[in-house]
Amino acid sequence: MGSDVSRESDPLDRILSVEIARVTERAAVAAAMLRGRGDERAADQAAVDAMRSELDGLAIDGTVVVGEGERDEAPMLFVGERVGRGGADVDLALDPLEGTTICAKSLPNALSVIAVAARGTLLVVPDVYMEKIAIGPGYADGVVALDRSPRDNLESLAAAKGVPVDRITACILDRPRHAQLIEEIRATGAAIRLIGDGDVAGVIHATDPEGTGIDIYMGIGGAPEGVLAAAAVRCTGGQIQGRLKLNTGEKRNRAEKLGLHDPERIYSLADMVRGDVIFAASGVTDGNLLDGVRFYSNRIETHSLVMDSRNGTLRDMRTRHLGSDVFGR
Ligand code: VTB
Ligand code: MG
Ligand code: MG
Repeated sequence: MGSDVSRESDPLDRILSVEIARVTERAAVAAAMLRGRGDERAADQAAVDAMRSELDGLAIDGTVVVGEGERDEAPMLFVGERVGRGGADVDLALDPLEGTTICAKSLPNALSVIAVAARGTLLVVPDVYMEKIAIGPGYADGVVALDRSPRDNLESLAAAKGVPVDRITACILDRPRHAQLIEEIRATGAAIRLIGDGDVAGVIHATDPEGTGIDIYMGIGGAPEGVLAAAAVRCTGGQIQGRLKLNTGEKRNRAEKLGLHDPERIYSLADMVRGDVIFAASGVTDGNLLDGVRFYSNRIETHSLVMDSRNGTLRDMRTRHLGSDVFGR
């Protein structure tokens, strides 16, 4: 009976990861219907609506801790919102459409993503920028670190891989704020894959260099996206570090209110995701790891990654939706 007690004390044990994938599948389909229409808001709203209604069918007592923003700016899936029809006590980090601009332009790597973890185990961050660095599994701790120079990190990673630095590819968001970082990386001889948006995908790609050609993710993106990416890394294996960009008093206050007292702190994977996690991502547009949603005359197909750190499973899942609920027949 002892094992029953411990099972019940872990809220994730009452959740099937496949049910979580349904949430991102539905949001991805909704967003993909508006893919390439140049309307970011409409695609985002459709994904939010679909994810919200799907979440309420789950047997969870969930609280959104990383979501669409504060209550006043986000009508749905705002931070603090309760979702689910009752059940396992969990916290959710989600982004119904990660990469609204890439979806609107039908460019690669727009995703719908969600992470589910026991209550209180995900780092709650303000919606500010976060400096990030991430690599895949198989390296000793400390092979790269946020407080080291880009050159140090790239040379150390290359040495650990047993390749020259010019065989390393770093993924970075294409932003003016990265001009110096890009220059420093290029000076080492390493290659850079510049992405327009979607740094959750960027980090996930860095955890699978053989599949994506990306060895390391570097640079500054959203803090909520950092926690989501950390949830993925918890499942894939690998390393991620993040440091909030709290460059104004107002931002430091917002962090302070969430209990984040040291503005310079570097958060490790274990700080961002303090226990087991279920992570699901569905492709909206075609990407390096996931295909986008495909529409056919008699079905819709989705492609998802469903990962569960409890048992170390990474499922690559293609789903055919024939039913009226998704397909609308
Ligand atoms: C990144 C990117 C996201 O926000 O986190 C980015 O991954 C950071 O903000 O897709 P800026 O666009 O201001 O650089 C997104 O682009 C949107 O969530
Ligand atoms: Mg979003
Ligand atoms: Mg986003």
